[in-house]
Amino acid sequence: MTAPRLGASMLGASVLGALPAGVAAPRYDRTALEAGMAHIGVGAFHRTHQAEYTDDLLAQRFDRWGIVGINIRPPLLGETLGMQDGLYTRLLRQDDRVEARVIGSIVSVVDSAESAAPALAVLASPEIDVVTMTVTEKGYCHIPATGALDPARGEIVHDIADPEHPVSLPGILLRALEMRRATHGRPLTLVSCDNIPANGAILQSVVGALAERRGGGLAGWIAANAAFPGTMVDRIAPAPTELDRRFVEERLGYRDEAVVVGEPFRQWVIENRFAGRFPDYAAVGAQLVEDVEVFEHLKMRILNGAQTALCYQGVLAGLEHTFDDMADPLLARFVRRMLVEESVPTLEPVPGIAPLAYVDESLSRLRNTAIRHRNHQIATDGSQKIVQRLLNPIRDRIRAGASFDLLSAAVAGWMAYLVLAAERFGRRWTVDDPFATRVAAIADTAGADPRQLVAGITAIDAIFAPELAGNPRFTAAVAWHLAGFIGADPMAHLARVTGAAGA
Ligand code: CS2
Repeated sequence: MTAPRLGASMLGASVLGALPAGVAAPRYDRTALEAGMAHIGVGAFHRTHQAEYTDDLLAQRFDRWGIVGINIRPPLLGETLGMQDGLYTRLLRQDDRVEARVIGSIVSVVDSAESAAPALAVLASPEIDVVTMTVTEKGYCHIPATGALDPARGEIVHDIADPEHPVSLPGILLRALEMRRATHGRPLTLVSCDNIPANGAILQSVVGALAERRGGGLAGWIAANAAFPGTMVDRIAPAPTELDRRFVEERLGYRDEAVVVGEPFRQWVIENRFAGRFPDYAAVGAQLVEDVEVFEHLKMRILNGAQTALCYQGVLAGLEHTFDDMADPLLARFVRRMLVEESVPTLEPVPGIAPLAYVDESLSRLRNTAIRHRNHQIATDGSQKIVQRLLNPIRDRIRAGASFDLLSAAVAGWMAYLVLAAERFGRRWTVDDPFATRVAAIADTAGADPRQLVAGITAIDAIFAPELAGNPRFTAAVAWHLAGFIGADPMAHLARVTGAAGA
């Protein structure tokens, strides 16, 4: 955190009445707002997405839907949001346009990284009817390739041994449900808002697997009293930077250590499956549907697939942000072709959305020069992202007997990013991925032999399903692209690929 600057006052309840012209304030009486839901993982995404939808809802039909923000991992909230009474500025930016609004829906914050006790006190309380979460892909402690709970994960091993002092997300949720059952018995809706495939089903399965081990009828109680709706969430909101904090201080005249920046576009599709009370988000633009999976595939395979393909190739091209990647004609052409020729044909029909129009809208969002989304940020935890963004579409293409060369090039981009960070390739950047060490070890023994590298990496069965690892067309295509990307001129390879594939 930066040192507080002297001069300007800090955002908080006492300055709400004196916000500068052009900064919108909450349009409801915040002092009357009570907590009705909790959110775990109060990062930039939550603050630009669900907290804004909730702010809209409170302005339209005020109800007991204040959010208690909980962080179970750093960064903690007490010294930022806590000092500001839960208030923060949400900037929406499109190129040189900016719109500022102070969001008021977070009523209190709880830091619970040292111990789960503060989080459990909130989650088990009878006032809380809903818990939502954005804890990143790896927070669910599942095996990406299968969706099942990973019993070998350190946090899960811990929580099985000591379920009353959990450290993992599934362990904390299970303990909260157990406490609710033992005290008041009120139902709970648990909503994953992360970009994992079938997020509601995965959440239900990791919590359910731990409940089965816990015994005592807890799994049955959860089945009858909890709901795990799936969701598709969307708004691009990169990690805020010092530049954003300075913008607020210099242009808006107050200090805000919790400012967030997002694009104008937002979307939220929620499966219509709740246990007890749930906020009427449909009144403020969310879609409630019976089948969320088709929306989820659309978003993860098109928007997120494009982001993931671009981030690795962008790094290889020496570029910094997504909009820089999109300004490069070669990268832009590659990604559009990948989406149109290979990803779109794997989609099921999505009510109300034409896939090609969605591709163009997504790519135009990625050109927004005010959204400074760093390639290295999107590259983080790629092993947890490529399954739903690239590998599942490839599996569908294989089953359909169709080409998957461009998607394979995107997978090779991910591999190149990890491989080039290994010792023998000169450690060009630091990789933040649960499988970074494993891939570095493979690279250190396989050397620069692309076939060996691909054989070693695709043998990681937590990421690659056997039907991919054992498919010679797939492994050969990835090896060819990987050779190009780790070679002397990765962009020449991309140019060959982009010029050669399809029409
Ligand atoms: C991004 C997402 O970092 C990433 O993995 O692809 O955070 C993306 O910006 C959001 O899913 C957009 O809704």
